[in-house]
Amino acid sequence: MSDPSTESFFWGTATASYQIEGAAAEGGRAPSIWDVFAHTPGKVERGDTGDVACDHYHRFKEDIALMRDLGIQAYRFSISWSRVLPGGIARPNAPGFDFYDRLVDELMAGGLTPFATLFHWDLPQVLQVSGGFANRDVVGWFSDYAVQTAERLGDRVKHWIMLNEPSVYACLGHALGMHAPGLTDLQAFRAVTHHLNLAQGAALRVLRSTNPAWRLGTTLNLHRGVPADGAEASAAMAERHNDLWNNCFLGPLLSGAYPIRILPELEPFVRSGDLETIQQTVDFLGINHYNRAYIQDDSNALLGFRSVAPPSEVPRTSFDWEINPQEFRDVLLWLRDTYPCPPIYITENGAYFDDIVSVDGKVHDARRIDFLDRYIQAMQEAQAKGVDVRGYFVWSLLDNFEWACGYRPTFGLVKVDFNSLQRIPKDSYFWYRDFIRQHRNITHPQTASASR
Ligand code: GCO
Repeated sequence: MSDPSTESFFWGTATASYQIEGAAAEGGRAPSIWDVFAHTPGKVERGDTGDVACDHYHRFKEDIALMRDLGIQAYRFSISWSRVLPGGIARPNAPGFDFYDRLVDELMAGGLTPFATLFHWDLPQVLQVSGGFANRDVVGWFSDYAVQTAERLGDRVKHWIMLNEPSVYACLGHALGMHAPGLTDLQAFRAVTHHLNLAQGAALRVLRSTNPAWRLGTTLNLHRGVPADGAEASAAMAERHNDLWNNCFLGPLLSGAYPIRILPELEPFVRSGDLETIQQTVDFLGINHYNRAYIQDDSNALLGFRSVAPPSEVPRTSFDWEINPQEFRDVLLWLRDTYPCPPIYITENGAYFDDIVSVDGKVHDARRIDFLDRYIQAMQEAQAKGVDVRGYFVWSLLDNFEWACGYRPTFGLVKVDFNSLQRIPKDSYFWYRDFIRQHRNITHPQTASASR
């Protein structure tokens, strides 16, 4: 096993199972909470579902050929829990694991390093019926799934990401009701927040003892809040947002403690020994970064605040997300200065812009190129100031199912025509290909900015 400190910097792209795979009822896959949510009228724009998505399940070879031509060295994908363990626990589903076997083999044959995420939100529905992450039993369910999956693929997959953005899963899924499982229940939100941390810690512990050569980490979304107006209450709520969104996951993992202001809310769910379980050594931290949140005090909201669009003068993507590369640099510096932080991979960064196919049949997405260029530069500024970043993954390789917004928001370097399922590489794909060619042999991340 190579020492990760000598690994080359990884340029990559990221996707997630429910957002791209399709084949929702094939090969013995059982429904996940996202199948149920998307099929519930009114939950997803236009009634879009992941039934077919990008049909990556059938077209993964074509997609890996696109990755090879792009020249990426690493690919982050997620495992669909309900494809490999349709019952949620215990009995593995051979055709489900076979799919990931073939996917990993094809990646390795193409010289691509796989980064596998175990949980990118698509919990088997059968486990949600038993309470999902609000039920403390999820600690055992998740550990069992993690071990079975890592044992099956871990002879080739070295990098394992436990969770993707637990804050989004807890908050949008259990407090705001905007994501599966669609709850608006403060107690469930609090229980889920703690149980995500606990399940992650238990899985890290058992995977570490199963195979010490695996590189283990998790992916958090760093999304700082700023007050949207001059009210004192909004400033206080921006701090609350920071605690709930960022510090509730960074704190227990890296420092063994929940933020002091939030602890009383979580305490009913925290048992003796839990914080020791959560505080595990991680080989890396995955960071997803998109934007800041503009926070407004709102006493009618379940969490006490709401997130609003940025002020009109602020540059933004088609999602109304602030474009602010300095914040990307600064949040990395803040992380380094605030927590004992392991090496970092930027496991997602990217932008939705409305794309059009021009008369020449191409997608001239100059705004996405500009965005990526500026954000990569900001990351390199953080590296130059000593932040240990070892990889960068664009979200996303393909346009895909953007959760409650369905197929409308397009984040891909490759356009997908959701009628014909044809793939059309955008200008940003060719830009990233050329960028990687110029920057591919960087072994010491800190030299990255010098070579630009
Ligand atoms: C998330 C997820 C991705 C999203 C991406 C764009 O952050 O929500 O990890 O699944 O698609 O971030 O919103």
